[in-house]
Amino acid sequence: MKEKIAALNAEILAFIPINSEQLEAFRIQYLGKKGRIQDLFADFKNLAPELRKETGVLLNDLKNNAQHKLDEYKDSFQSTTTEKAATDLSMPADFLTLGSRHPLSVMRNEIISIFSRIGFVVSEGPEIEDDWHNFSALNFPPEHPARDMQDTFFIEKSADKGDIALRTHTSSVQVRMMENNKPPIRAIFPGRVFRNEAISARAHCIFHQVEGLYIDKNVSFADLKQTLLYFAKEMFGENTSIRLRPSYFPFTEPSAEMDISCSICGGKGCNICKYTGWVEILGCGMVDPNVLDNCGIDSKAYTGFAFGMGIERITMLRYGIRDLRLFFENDVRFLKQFEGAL
Ligand code: 2NM
Repeated sequence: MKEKIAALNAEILAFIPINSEQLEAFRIQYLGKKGRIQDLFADFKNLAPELRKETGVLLNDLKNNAQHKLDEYKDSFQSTTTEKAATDLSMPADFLTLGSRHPLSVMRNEIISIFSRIGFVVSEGPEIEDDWHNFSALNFPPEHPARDMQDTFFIEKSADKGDIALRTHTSSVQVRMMENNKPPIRAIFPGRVFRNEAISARAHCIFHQVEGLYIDKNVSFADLKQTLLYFAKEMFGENTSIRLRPSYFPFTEPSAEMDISCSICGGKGCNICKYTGWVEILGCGMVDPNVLDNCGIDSKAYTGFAFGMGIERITMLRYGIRDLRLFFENDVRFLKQFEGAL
């Protein structure tokens, strides 16, 4: 009996299964109700009493060894699919879950693409600006309300450069462009801008702009109007018409706001255009001669036009999005809806 136990023990210790079928066969052969260990327990009953103590210990050890072997390997082959994945190196790897392009990025890229087709280059600049680039060079008078704490996020006071603040428009980048380049200048300026506003469905303290600038000899208001008509048709469709209404900005003279015929109702009247058939999409004008001179461009020799638009506003119009805050939550279920839109 002792020899039988020792032989079985050696077999069990040497056993290494390579799949779940082999492990199951092992279980039946050794630990099953009619298995070989059970046979030994049957023989044990006929053993002489003086041998029982020693043999009983050996027999129990044998059973424990077989059970340990089973436990050791039972998690290795849980199901046939993982068994395959573990051994079949030709199986394809798991797919990566990709995110989604943000609708504001999609729209910004579309605006850049439209203007690049008529020769505009892209320029970017710092989000933290000094008073000169954000206000003074742009003809903002010292007491202009935009310079108030209520409208602008100030960062620090600086004696030589004026107050440092988060830029309130990307016009500050246009100032840098004019200071560092000679006309002709033809560029657009996309970027984040910051205004001290309470957050609601219609306003946010961070939003995105694209501004544009064209400076050369004999640039006229007609050039501005034709450029913006081209943009409106490319962005909102060939049947789009535009109208310009007089307005005021410190950095342009004359200034205007541009409406497009409502792209939702086609001009018939709906709640997006408040039943007027028109929606405002941007501000524009001829660059004020003071601004040109401030930036080192001779206003007697050159003229220019500029315009600026909010990307959020255009994206909301284009897709009928009613709450601005959705753009800042980055909920993939929202973002995925614009996948492949452009
Ligand atoms: C707007 C509207 C009208 C503008 C003007 C200039 C500059 F630098 F040339 F003076 N930059 N941006 C401008 C003009 C921006 O945004 C609503």
